[in-house]
Amino acid sequence: MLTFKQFMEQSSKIVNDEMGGLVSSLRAPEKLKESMIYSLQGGGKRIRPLLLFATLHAFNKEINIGVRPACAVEMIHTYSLIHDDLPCMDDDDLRRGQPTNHKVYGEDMAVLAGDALLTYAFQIISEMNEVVVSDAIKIQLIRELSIAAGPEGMVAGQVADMEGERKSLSGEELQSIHERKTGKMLMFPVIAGAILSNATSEHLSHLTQFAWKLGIAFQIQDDILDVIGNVDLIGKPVGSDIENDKTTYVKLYGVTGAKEKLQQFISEAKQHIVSCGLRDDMLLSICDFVGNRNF
Ligand code: GRG
Repeated sequence: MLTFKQFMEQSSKIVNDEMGGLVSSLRAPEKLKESMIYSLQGGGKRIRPLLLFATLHAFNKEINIGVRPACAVEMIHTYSLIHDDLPCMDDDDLRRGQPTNHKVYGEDMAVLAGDALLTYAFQIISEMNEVVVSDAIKIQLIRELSIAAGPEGMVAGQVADMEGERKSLSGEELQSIHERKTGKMLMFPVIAGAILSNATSEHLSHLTQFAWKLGIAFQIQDDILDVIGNVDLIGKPVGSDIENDKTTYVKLYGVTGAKEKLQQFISEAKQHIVSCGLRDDMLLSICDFVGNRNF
């Protein structure tokens, strides 16, 4: 019986090994592969694969059947970070404490590494072993991942985020941006785990709502972490992240209000897991991890 920490480490190792092996064996230009691997192995938390494996665990399924979709969602997440860091977007020099992809490989190669990760993600799902996963399930997974990442999901969220800059947004508007920009890509792994486990519609409904609440909580904690290190002696947030023009949960509700909202979303996410009646240990631990993470 694995502890949550062991489960997390195992999950990261499985996706890191699989993604490394898959990209290394591609018949593609070496520089492109190097650039893809540079960002894939840049030390992310691997929360999306973890959610997929934890959902399979909840249904007592072998986590092996989820390795390809777990790698696919992590590849698309990585592409989004590479493109988000580009000079035409956020223009960041550092990601996870390391130089961003375009700083190392140049803007042209960074765009192409992102493009390659996005398209390869769908290829690796389509090439899953059909003895383990039927073509019908592969199509369902590809469809759900396209919806999460595409013009109704993450890309829409990124556009809404750009358009919302320098505007004062309401709580509902902010939530709508994050639902699409971050939320849907956090919901995909849970939906994928449920699809691979032949979940009932009742299970799927609870799991979808769990993942939605968790996604919002994840973003609130991200906003808190942007300022928590920059709080002055009387608890007032200071620092560059909150001086810019962007609306955040902390700007709308203050650090204390945002923390209360975070705990409310975490508690509601947990209630959906408990209501499911599935094996809940890992999914509940993920809620605690998201609620308490400090990186
Ligand atoms: C370029 C189409 C396109 C989309 C970019 C995800 C995204 C959309 C931008 C990233 C910028 C950002 C800080 C978004 C908030 C969501 C978030 C906290 C993303 C980082 O995800 P983590 O914490 O990253 O899972 P790691 O480094 O752990 O993989």
